[in-house]
Amino acid sequence: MKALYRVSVAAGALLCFAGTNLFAAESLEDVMKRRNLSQKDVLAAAKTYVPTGGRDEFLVFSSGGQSGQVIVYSVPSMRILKYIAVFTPEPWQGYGYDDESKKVLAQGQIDGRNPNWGDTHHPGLSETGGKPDGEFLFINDKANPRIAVISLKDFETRQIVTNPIMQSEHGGTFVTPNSEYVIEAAQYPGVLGRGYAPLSEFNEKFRGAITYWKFDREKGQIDTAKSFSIELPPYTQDLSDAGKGPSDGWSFTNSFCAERYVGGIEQGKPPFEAGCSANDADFLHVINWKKAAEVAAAGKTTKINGHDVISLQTAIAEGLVYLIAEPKSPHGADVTPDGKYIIVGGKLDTNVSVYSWEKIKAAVDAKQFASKDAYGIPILDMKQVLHKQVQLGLGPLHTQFDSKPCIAYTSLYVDSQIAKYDYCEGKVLDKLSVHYNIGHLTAMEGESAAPAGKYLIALNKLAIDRFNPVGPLHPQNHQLIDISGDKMELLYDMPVPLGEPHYAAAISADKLKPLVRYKYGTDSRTERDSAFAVRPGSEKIVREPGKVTVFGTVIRSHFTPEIVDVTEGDEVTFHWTNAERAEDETHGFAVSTYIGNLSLEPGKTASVTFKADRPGAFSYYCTEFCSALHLEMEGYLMVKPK
Ligand code: CUK
Ligand code: CUA
Repeated sequence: MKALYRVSVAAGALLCFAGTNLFAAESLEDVMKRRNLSQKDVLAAAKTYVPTGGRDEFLVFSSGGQSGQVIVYSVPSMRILKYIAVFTPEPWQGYGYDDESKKVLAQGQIDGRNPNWGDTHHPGLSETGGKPDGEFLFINDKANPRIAVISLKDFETRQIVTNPIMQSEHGGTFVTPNSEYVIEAAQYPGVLGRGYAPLSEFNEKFRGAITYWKFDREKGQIDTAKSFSIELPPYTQDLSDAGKGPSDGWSFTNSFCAERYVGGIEQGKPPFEAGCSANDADFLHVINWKKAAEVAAAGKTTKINGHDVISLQTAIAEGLVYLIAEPKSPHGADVTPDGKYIIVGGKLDTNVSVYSWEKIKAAVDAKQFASKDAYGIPILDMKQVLHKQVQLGLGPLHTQFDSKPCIAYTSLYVDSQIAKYDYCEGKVLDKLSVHYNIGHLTAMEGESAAPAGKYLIALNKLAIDRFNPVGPLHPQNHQLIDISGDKMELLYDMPVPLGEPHYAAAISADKLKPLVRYKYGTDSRTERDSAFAVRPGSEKIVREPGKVTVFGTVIRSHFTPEIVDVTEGDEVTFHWTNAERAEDETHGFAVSTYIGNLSLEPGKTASVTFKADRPGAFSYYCTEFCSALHLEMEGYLMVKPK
């Protein structure tokens, strides 16, 4: 029937073509018929389409999972705008190829090794008053315990810090309401400082931890000297969130495997015992970070690898850490926009648990504890501090918030659905099926003190039948959902072909003020004047024994200098400054055989150093089609045999 219809439409089109209607434009109805689109499809298209030259309303910063990068796209059109290179070299941006960015990647060394790779999970936007301010983005690496600082002036990575005590992490990056601290909680317990202890001493020697990285907004850098950590029991800490409003000054971290199970065979235990599912509940950690900062500033810390660590004993004695039972195998911990509730999804429970901050605070202040854990941390009575439990479905994971009060959205991994509900009343309002296996979800500014509503994005792990097949490795599927009405409406599927995005953070586009060009001669990675910049006319080649340094400029359509003579074995450095002021006039630089790509945006100075150990006549050229004479933008590195 469908095929017949298509044939007749095609025949009709041919007839039109042959007849008088040669130039008649197709009507909307014609297109709908030809492409087999329903009214609903066309409406969805109209809600997402941005005509040429138009701009989108929101920008989304999505983790790039195993790519170690960040993906930037805009909403509602779902157009990918950029990949931000973070933990992995990326040639288009020259990241890991020019000397300046190599220094940033080198900060990510862990005990002398550089993985040059990461598993990014949770981007966090810098906040002012609990709202994203568009200045900085932070992102964590789960595989190697690191976090990165990205400047939203140019969407470039400025700094990578390696956690001095953890060997793996997951509960980062979560930002306190004025970006005082960037929170990073460990994942799999380890020996603090990355030491060794046998697993038979797991309970005694293995620990979890949470780090509060002090952010210096002026410098746009994490101040490692003013950062500190708190030692935690070896429960597998997980996602975290900072309190806000009434709960500002506190943070919340989930954990799973309170059983402290570490596998069977080596431990002489049967391998298939209940493992991490033996107990009824896990623990939500409730931490007073403001007081912890005072305790750290007062010097009540132990140094591990030169880093201030508040011991578990001190943390308990100072009243910094409390535990609350939570449903088994919890995942997301999300603080409501008003800071009054903490919503926890447990993978093995069909409910989300809505904890009341007021009740938690009252119990802490009155020292009303149900019991203590094996390490002496006070445990609050779950029933006493619970506001509500809401039955949503199978596998509730993560929660985001609407601009409308009391409305939350929680992803249901097992059901492949999103539940919309009223967490004040504990009432389910709507459910929507997604394709398939949703992990996180992202509402517009949906984790801030003032969510923007309008759209929700489902970050689905499986795409299966959604896109044209490209082999066994499928892209991920980000589905755009209209949440402006009472019922959620699916609008668009976007394939994400760069690793597995875990979380994404969205911000109103008008809050971002990115640079058009750099101040002349900027080292973009430090945001300072480069010592190696020269103006057109002052280019030079400096020769020292065994060393040749080129101070050059690039401008349509020349490299100056165009010929560089060196001798086999010389160390050669090129410093290029892009002298363009015109928007989007980027040049590139590549030398045959010797080096990869440098990206030279207007005003930027970038450098590359290498040993000219192979004689020959090597061409270099501009890698961006910058002008009509782009192909002519070339030169020679002459490496004379010794
Ligand atoms: S995690 Cu991946 S779906 Cu790293 Cu936030 Cu939940
Ligand atoms: Cu410069 Cu092509």
